[in-house]
Amino acid sequence: MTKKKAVELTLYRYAGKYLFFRIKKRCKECDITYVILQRLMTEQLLGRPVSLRIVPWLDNFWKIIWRGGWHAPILTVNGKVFSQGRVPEIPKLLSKIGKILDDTSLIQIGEMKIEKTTSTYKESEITVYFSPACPHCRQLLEYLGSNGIKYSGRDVTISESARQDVERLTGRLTIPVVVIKGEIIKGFDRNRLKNLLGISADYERPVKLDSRNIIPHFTDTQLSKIYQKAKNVLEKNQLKGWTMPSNRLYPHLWNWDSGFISRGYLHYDPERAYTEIRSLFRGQWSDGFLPHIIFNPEYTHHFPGPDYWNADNSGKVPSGIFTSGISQPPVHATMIVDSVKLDPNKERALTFLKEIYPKLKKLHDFYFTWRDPEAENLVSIVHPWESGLDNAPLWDEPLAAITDTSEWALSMQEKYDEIAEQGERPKRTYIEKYSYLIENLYKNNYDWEKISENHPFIIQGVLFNSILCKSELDLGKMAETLGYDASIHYERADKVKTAINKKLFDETEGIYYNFDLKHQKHIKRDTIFSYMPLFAGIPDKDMGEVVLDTLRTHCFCIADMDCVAIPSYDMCQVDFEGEFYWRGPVWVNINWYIAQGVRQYGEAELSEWIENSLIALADRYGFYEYYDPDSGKGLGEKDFSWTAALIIDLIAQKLRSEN
Ligand code: 9WN
Repeated sequence: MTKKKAVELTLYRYAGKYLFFRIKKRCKECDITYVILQRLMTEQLLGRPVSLRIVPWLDNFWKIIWRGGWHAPILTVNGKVFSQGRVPEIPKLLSKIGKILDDTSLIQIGEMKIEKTTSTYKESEITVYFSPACPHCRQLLEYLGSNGIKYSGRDVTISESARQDVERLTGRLTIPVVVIKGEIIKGFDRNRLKNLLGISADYERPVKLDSRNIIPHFTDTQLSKIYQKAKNVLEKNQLKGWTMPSNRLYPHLWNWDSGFISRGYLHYDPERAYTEIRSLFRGQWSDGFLPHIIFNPEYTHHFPGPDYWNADNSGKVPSGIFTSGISQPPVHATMIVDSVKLDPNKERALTFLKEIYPKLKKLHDFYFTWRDPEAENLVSIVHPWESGLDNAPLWDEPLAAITDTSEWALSMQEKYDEIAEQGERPKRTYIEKYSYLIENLYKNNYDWEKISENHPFIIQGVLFNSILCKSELDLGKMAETLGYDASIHYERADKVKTAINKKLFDETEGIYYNFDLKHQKHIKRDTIFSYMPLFAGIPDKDMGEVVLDTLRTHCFCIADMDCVAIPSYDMCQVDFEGEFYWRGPVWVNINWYIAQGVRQYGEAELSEWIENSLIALADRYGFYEYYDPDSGKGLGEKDFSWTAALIIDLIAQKLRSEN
């Protein structure tokens, strides 16, 4: 009997452990190889006797080193090293597999490319700037590879000089960029590449786009189980009267966290939702300002604690309460506006709304009075933490312009290092600026007028103002429910909307950008926060279409739905970092907003994909603070309250709409 022919591919990725050594870094070439091989398996090789094994290199290096394999990624074909140290050449690989299997169609792919590609360029004449995480880069590399084009690749995530080159060549920090003998091609422009490289239409192998992710689906029983798990997270983080964001890093009461958390409680324990919001507003200052942290008196070693904020300098803090001295986005009205609808005890809901409405109004009045220095109906923030998006790329430039540093920056960093993974948290350069800004606030006794004159960081944010606009609309609804005059809220919402459209919308780019009041310029960074106006209904229908088009063409995984949900930063930016806090990971609260936003502008399928993907993430990995957009790995804090609360909200809505 003749033995059936088969091919075993083994990819040794740069990962694993040996004795005391453990590989923590990711190898980008390995990631690309992995993605390309996975795709080959499901496309060209499907149904053929080919298997693919992925193994960690360090655990197995002794098996491969004696066969000449020493530089991951190493790809072996039936045990023999086929390529190493770089992404394998796909046509050659297919041809090799074809020869083993006697499969002429596969052999042809390889030979056709090698013989018929008419590109006359040498490897050194084509430079590709890429990052393994950016989807358009992966498509481009695959296109070049499968058309037999050799190039020299420069990974911008590893090389600082590659980043500088990209900025110098294109004036921006977006990848991929191809340079062919001085000719610059931005993005994956297949037609230009084809023409320049002389790839003839007869032999061109176009890459298939990333396959669309199937929208995850859950039965009611599955949803109920996830719902219960989410409730358990909130139980775990509950203290008397309020809920911690998480019980390790965030043991106090945080402003917008408690807003999101109350939305979760509203579905199964409205009384707790009200208590959460009441506890938060205990900390409201006499001028209406609502601090971003109300400190837990039983937990004294958080940094920066009350002693650093010196909030008492303001003379406005309620007695016996310890708070920080900056705020966070006003999400609260939107989170609790549905209490009359959701609480079975309508009387109780009305009593609560009556009590909280004047406090919410006072908070909004505060913003318009003290945080709109140019009287433009655009509210400004005075610290990156006020945005809720601590280290988003949005703040890089304004922070870099601050040259003074703070006396206690180092102790702050040390405290952070003690409890948090260094790699996933803001770095020292940021911390110095954060602390300097706090110092300036308390040295000015939190006198907002003075601060608006001498503070080095005053920004009109897209996310903040969109949330405020929606909040005004919801305060209006609340006022109507209570039989009050709602007109002031609708008028204010309208003014904010007009101001956002007028000042923050960039017509050329088709997108909204923050405005830096101190330096009088827009902050042109392509984050997902630019799309928050959709949720608040800010663009009209035509403008909304333009914004959606921009969203589709940028790398937020919208066109192909090929991430685990929507990343916080455009994956084609050279400084995108999938695991680094607000500079790439998927955040549940932001996805929650974007899902509602795109639905309002007609993208129901996309919205469903986002919402169900969030539930799938929680189900598969747990209720993390944020997630890697590529792998789904949970990052930051485990059992994070707002993730759980918003998953409860999504599931409750789904179950309700079915019944
Ligand atoms: C600083 C609590 C908060 C969130 C913010 C998030 C993070 C604090 C931190 O945690 O910020 O306020 O210690 O980094 O960025 O959005 O409210 O969950």
